[in-house]
Amino acid sequence: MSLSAKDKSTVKAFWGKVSGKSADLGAEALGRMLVVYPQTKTYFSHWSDLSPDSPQVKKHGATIMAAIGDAIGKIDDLTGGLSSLSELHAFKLRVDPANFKILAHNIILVCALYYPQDFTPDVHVSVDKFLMNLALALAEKYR
Ligand code: HNI
Repeated sequence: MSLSAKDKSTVKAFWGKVSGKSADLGAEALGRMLVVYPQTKTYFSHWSDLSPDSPQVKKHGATIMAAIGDAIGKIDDLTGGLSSLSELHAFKLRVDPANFKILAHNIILVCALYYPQDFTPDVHVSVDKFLMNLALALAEKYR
């Protein structure tokens, strides 16, 4: 399931369009993940407010999307580019890697919600492949 040159250019072009709103997208994706998949809340139990409108959810949603934007710059070597982030999630945060796919699902959903015209089936395929490769790279340090 490696990314073709076309996947890479499609992801870059789509992200170029959404980058202005990426903080909003990230907040909505993270907020929805916490509501719809409440098992994910365990990792954020140190936050005072886990509701979708909370300032912590908004701030961390923006952080995650910025990291994804950064990963697009490393799209030719996601495993190497994300190794320290993988280490952080594996050993310090101890996030079950199954959750990376759950977050990816919410990001896809929010892309379609915010950009119904731009998020064509072709874009959907490439973004989905990219996020699955990103999830795999984040899971790399677990074993
Ligand atoms: Ni994640 C912190 C990126 C998925 C739980 N996470 C971060 C940070 C980045 C980041 C960047 C900040 C690191 C730092 O402070 O140095 N996380 C990403 C990315 C994805 C992801 C790119 C996938 C697309 N993280 C997840 C998932 C969970 C998760 C799916 C749990 C369900 N992450 C955390 C937690 C923290 C975190 C918990 C620490 C948050 C805090 O502020 O305490």
